[in-house]
Amino acid sequence: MTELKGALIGCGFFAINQMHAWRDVEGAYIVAICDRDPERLKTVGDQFGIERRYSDAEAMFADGGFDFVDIATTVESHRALVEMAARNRVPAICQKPFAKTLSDAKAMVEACRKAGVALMVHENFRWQTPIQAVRKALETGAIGTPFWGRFSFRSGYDVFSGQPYLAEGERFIIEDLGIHTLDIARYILGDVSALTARTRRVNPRIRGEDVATILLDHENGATSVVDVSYATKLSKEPFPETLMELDGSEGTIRLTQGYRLEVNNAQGTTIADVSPKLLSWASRPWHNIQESVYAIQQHWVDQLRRGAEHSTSGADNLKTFALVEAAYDSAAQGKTIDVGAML
Ligand code: NAD
Ligand code: 89Y
Repeated sequence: MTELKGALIGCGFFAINQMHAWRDVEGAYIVAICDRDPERLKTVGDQFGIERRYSDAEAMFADGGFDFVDIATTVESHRALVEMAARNRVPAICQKPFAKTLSDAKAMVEACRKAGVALMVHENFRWQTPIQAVRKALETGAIGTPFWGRFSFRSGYDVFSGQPYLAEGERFIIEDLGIHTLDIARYILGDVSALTARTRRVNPRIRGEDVATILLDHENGATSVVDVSYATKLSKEPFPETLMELDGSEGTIRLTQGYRLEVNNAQGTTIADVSPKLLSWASRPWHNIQESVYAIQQHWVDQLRRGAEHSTSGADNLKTFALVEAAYDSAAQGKTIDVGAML
């Protein structure tokens, strides 16, 4: 089968992972890249041997010759670039956070729907090996019906050295990292009907909130807590692990630091090592995220070929993005937010 040709826009910090993963993915490869920063364009072009290089995305679409576009820029440009892809009838992957606002995200989904092109949000955390392992354990019925969960990401890792813009935005942890944790909560316990959040900023050198505690009412009646922090200094740094606790009618699941999965039920306790693979180009501690980048990109190709919906399609991601907006609204107003009413 002929391989799909892709173009990537945004050759920054995280795109390096995406470019490595495109080399490993079966069924697709990158033929063109674009960045308005000439140095970044040259670095990535030279490192990955890509000859077709553009400083302007419109010019790249005008030249064409690719089957999909991978948008790896920061959020400010997402709407314009996704709509550009739709106008050019090119299927698109868009990095998280999907958009600045839920209304922008809805417009992006609508533009791609009208153009008849696939749109997937690069919401990769649910593709991490430990998260997939928890989902499989639940699907086997090991703990019966889950009624309570905790999805926790607490770290003191310096994310600002690689991504300095994270210190500058009015919004920080919910939009940047909590978005993944909220998506995992949806992936594991289902869609959310209402949400209550509290936030605070501990680090005085950044603008946005670096701690958030969010209470979720799931549509199936389960309750969960999503708690995220970049102000938590532990003796053993867990970055970038999401830890999980799930209580069900027949047992419990615990995903603890060091990628240890414990399942308890009437049959006893099973303990498994659910560590991610260290891919040839990956480095610790990022290997967990890096492996999920490869997994989501392979999923993109596989589903595009089948003409099937992606796990984190634009439409699916509206339900995660709504939780981000609801969390900021809830924290600002001190109220519980009806999430269903936002969609
Ligand atoms: P970055 O600032 O390092 O890179 C972005 C690049 O895009 C820059 O080189 C910039 O010049 C370029 N760019 C911006 N607008 C452009 C446009 N209109 N046309 C052409 N080039 C343009 O940012 P980053 O840290 O690589 O983050 C990129 C995105 O990846 C963000 O949305 C971030 O949240 C996301 N991210 C995701 C994960 C994950 O696990 N999914 C991890 C880290 C970052
Ligand atoms: O930008 C963030 C993401 O998506 O995963 C981790 C991160 O790089 C820093 O919080």
